[in-house]
Amino acid sequence: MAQKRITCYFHPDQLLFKPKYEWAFGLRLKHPESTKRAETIYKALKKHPQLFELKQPNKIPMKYIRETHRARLITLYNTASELTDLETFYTSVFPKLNSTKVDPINIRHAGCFCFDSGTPLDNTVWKASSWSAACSVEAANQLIQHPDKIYYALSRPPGHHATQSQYGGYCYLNNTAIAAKKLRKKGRVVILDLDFHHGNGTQDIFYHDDQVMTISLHGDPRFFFPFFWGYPDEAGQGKGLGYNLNFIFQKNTQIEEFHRILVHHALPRIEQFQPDYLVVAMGFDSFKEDPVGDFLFETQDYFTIAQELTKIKVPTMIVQEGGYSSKSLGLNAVSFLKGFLNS
Ligand code: OKP
Ligand code: ZN
Repeated sequence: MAQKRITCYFHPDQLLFKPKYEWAFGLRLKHPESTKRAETIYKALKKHPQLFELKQPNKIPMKYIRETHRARLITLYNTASELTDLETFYTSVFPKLNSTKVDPINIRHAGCFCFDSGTPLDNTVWKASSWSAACSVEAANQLIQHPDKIYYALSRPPGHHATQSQYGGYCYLNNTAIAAKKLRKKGRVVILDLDFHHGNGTQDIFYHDDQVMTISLHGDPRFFFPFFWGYPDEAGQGKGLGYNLNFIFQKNTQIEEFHRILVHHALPRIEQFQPDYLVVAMGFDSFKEDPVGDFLFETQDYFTIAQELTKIKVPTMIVQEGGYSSKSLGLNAVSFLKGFLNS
């Protein structure tokens, strides 16, 4: 069926959170996960009203967040909401503890809920992140009602690194996982993560699940964040064994190689699984000019990828993950989304 328009969800309060810095090799860097990212994508979508319909999501009911995240992590975000406007908490102590001593009411204990120093807490994190998750949940709700349409969640902050109980990698709430949990009530789900980085949070959340297959294509974790997850031997556990797939790529990967693995290895596994829904966790940090990722994709490559995804004919929604070249993000997002139209 010819697809008329893609409904896109975004809420302005997602922009309240403005992380300033991160540190790398002793240098203080401008934080790559800036509000500019979402703003440029939003502007680019707005230029094509015949292709994209922009909408604000409804507020996310807490129960959906609780289906994915531990209560104590949510408590910590509420604790962060009590910080003053001048305070930003960067974790610097990461005890591997899970004892009764760990107290999410105490912001100094945030390191027990975090695996990365580049992901700060302040009093805007909860508001921005819950609206970010509201976008993906709204897309999931709509997809259930209209499986023949395509939905895009302009989620920001991103989510795929966040696990049940830990944040990191610029991610606080796992927007993709929260949406997939919603879809899972109606059928089998595949999450295909095409961000440059491994979706360790999403993998973790569904690791024991045989109803949600998680597939991630990403830069080799020996060299790229999140470093400790994303290896091909991580295949799932218990009932979930065989339902997690990781494909790794080296620095400077171009579309030909990525396309080959996607079409000949990843997509056949999706078809075999016969999902009722596909959730694409999409990052544009694979772009040649991206300051964080290290592949060499071109703008038109995102169109090519999307066209391949439409061939499997599964009701699909897209959740925005990474992508840090603000200059090109709008064009790349439009290129990708166009690939889902008129298939
Ligand atoms: C988030 B997403 C060290 C650099 C850490 C983290 C990258 C997070 C990427 N300070 N880099 O998957 O696009
Ligand atoms: Zn990424």
